[in-house]
Amino acid sequence: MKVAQTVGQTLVDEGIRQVFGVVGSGNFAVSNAMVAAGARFVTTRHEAGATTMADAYARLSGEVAAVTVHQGCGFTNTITGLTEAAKSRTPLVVVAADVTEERSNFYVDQEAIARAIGAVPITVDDPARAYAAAVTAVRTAQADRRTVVLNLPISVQARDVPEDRVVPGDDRPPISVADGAVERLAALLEAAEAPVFVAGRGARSARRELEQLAGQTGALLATSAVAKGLFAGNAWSLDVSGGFASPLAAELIEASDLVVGWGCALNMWTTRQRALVRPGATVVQVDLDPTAPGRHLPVDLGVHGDVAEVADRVRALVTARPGRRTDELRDRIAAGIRWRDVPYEDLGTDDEIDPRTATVLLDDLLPSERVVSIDSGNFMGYPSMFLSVPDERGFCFTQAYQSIGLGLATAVGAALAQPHRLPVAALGDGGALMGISELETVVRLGIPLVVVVYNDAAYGAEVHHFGPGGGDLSLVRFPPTDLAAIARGYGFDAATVRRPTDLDPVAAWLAGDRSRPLLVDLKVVRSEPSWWLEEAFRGH
Ligand SMILES: Cc1ncc(C[n+]2csc(CCOP(=O)(O)OP(=O)(O)O)c2C)c(N)n1
Repeated sequence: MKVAQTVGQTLVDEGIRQVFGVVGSGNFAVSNAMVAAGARFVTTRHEAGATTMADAYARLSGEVAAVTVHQGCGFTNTITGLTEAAKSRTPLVVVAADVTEERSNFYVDQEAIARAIGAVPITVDDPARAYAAAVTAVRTAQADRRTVVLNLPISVQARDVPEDRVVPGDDRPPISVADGAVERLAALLEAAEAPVFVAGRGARSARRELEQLAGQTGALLATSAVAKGLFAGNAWSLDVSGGFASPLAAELIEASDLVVGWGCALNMWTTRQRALVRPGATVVQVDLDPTAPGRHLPVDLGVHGDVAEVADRVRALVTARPGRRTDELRDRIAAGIRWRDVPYEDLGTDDEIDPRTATVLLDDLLPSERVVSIDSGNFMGYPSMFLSVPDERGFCFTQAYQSIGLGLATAVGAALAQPHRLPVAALGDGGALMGISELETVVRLGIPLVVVVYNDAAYGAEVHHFGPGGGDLSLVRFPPTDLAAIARGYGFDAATVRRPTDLDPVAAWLAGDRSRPLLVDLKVVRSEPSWWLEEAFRGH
């Protein structure tokens, strides 16, 4: 068998089921081999879209996903999305055709680029190692939670793989929790009066274990933004900690005397620039990555280990206590933890709708079995905090690199990973226009996607960032864009919304056969920055 076929088939044999890409001469054979081996291939309109779809698919399916791209320019088109995936430790394999001849137009040092953005490069430079390279790529992605760039030089792709191919060993040592760490964490929980757990990306598969330990120790439960939904439905869930935290959530987290981060970086976003961690509070971080504890916030105890295992072992050592879990607090949380229960003054006019009002109305209209994906910008707090989600696989937040323009592709990957849920993309007009080419992919795949655009005809975050300092706002403001008309051109149904009653077509669309996707162009009030934005900019 040739190298390209061996690599394609091995990737699928190792568990990859979903591939995204743009096919060119260099990745044609490997893409065909993956399809022949049983993988589903989604052709996208830009490699950036392919990469972010694969990232979102991997996050919400729990599987390793793959991307295939053309050598050189196809690969460099992936870079922003690939950086997002690498920073997020998404298990992803990008199979990149490659040229080794420096005089080729397509030549760039793909290994160096991959390394520079935090991905793991593996190059198939010898036919005898093609099988081993593909196996190692998938295992590295899965076991180490890394984003891998598997370079496939054109010069080796059509060569035969010899019979005596190299077979990789699996020499990863199991992670063992350090002696005494579990006992120390148990003692801290026993001594705490008001503990809170903040669960992050690394805790997304440990809901049961964390809820049980929290139940036994009286801890309240919160998440970072990427893990939103993890404790949905739990009476002691405070939802997201950080800039998006509601006033009651912030009050309760700030009043905690012990903060335990579970698979959570406890970075400036999650701690609201540390304002949510009160002076003198004890801080603990439990993480698979031994370098994580203390990186963003000084910790009193770092525990290196698997979140679920550590939680179970600690639970065996602690006595049951209610902590702050009184009936009175349960009622306060039920009545006031959601942003939509916090009173606000509606700033809507005849021409512009208040984004909070629009989002609350959409929260009521859209079925609760939904998967919400968020782009970046001034608007992003509205869908993140006013739309509820069913669980942690109902929310996809590709914001580790803080790029705008990834939201639409995120929603496509999320939709394919969670096909039983209504997919919702929440975008700014800037991010929507940046990633717009994938609207065609949505229509072609027949995804019943609801795209909600918070359209302020501006790079709103920049308006509110630079405006007060006297910056030239003509650089960040635009004439109105009729996104509904553009979407109809792609084959979407569409609605333009200036007042609450303009949302009626959304209800009609939901009641229909949803055979075409829907774009909702919200003409939002432009005068006010969102409440969390000022805080976010302080961290720049
Ligand atoms: C790729 C990229 N380019 C530029 C920026 C800087 N930036 C941050 S928010 C923003 C404006 C986004 O505008 P829009 O999508 O309309 O959302 P809004 O802020 O108006 O709600 C820009 C340009 C970025 N984060 N990412």
